[in-house]
Amino acid sequence: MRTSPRIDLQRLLGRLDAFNRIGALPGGGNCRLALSEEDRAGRDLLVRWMREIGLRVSVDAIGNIIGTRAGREELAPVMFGSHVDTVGTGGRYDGLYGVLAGLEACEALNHADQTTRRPLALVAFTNEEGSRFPPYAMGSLVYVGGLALEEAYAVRGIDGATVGEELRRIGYAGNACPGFLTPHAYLELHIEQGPILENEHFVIGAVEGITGLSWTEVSITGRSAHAGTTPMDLRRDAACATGEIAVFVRRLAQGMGGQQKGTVGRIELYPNLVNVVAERAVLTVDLRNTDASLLQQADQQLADFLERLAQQEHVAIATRRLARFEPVSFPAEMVSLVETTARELALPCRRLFSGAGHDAQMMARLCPATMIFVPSVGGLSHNVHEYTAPEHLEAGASVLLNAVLRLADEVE
Ligand code: HGY
Ligand code: MN
Ligand code: MN
Repeated sequence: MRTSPRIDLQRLLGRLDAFNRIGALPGGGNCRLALSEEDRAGRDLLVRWMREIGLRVSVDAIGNIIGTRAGREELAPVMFGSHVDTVGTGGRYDGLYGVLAGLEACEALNHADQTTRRPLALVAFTNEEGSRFPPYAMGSLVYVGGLALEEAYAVRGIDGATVGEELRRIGYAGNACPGFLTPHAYLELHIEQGPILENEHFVIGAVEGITGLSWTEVSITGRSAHAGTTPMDLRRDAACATGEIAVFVRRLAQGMGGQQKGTVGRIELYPNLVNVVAERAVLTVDLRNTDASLLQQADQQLADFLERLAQQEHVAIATRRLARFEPVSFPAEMVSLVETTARELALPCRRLFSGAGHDAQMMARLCPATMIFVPSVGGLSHNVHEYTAPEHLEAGASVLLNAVLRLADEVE
């Protein structure tokens, strides 16, 4: 007997607990780096759950996992999902929440004995984080044709393995062609990972767009020397140059203000010894802005600074672009859909931009897309203490379910 579908919070929380036992870190949080053993185990569990609720599972050549639920008509599907890989100090919700809430929405439809007009497609994209294998959102970028499959396979990670090797090793180099389904629309439910919704007491964020971003790897070559005997003015100190860059990036972002961000997240020194002036350094610079021309300016200021620094410190500085994405804005009707759905569920909702990158940034190239945010306690993410209250997890999943239902009944 047909009833109206409802999110079962306990079932969703149970799945989050079970999934987060994979890659659990001793002090809390998770590490399921893309294409690692932990990622494989998570993927296997997701595929099992998808099959258990009757979804037809496809894996494409870059490892994107797509579970489809038949509709009454053979139309373009409504796609929704996110990612299940994490950063090294990952929390319990980044990416995973959007995938498991999507699974819960499908199960709620099963229990309500409902079949939507359009088919539904639940997706877990490969390597959204990009911290092991840049760029981020690699799986969705290949899916929309923004990165050639062979190019993605050749990307060598921070630990020396390539994407192709690791994908085959964990058994997720699937035979479906990336992009084999062109969705009618794409929705991504995700934690905000910032402080706005919590600070302003909103429960739902209707995401208007996603920041632009550039990732640059900077390699500095100086000269190793004795820490005690080498006069300060004769040094070619790669560590000192590294520190200058970190301070420059901080001051650049502070000086530009607005939505400009700047981060030096990874630093490797050689030989990294207490009594040796560092010969080499490799570091990364992450610059972001929601305004394309300001991001361009920040990029240029960094390049100019590196040129001056090389002269000043008598070191060689080489850069390698790891990622470069323009800001995207989502279609007004998709953002309004989230707002309307939240309002009908009496959930306080505001519009906002995302400072984090997401797969929706790539899917927006293929079909109408947007995101639904729920609050992050303390605005914390990419941190083992990441947390979102259960009632907010339930609220977000209900907005996802109802927005998907609305899209699934659209004809054109
Ligand atoms: O870096 C990002 O914004 C995303 O978490 N991959
Ligand atoms: Mn994410
Ligand atoms: Mn993330």
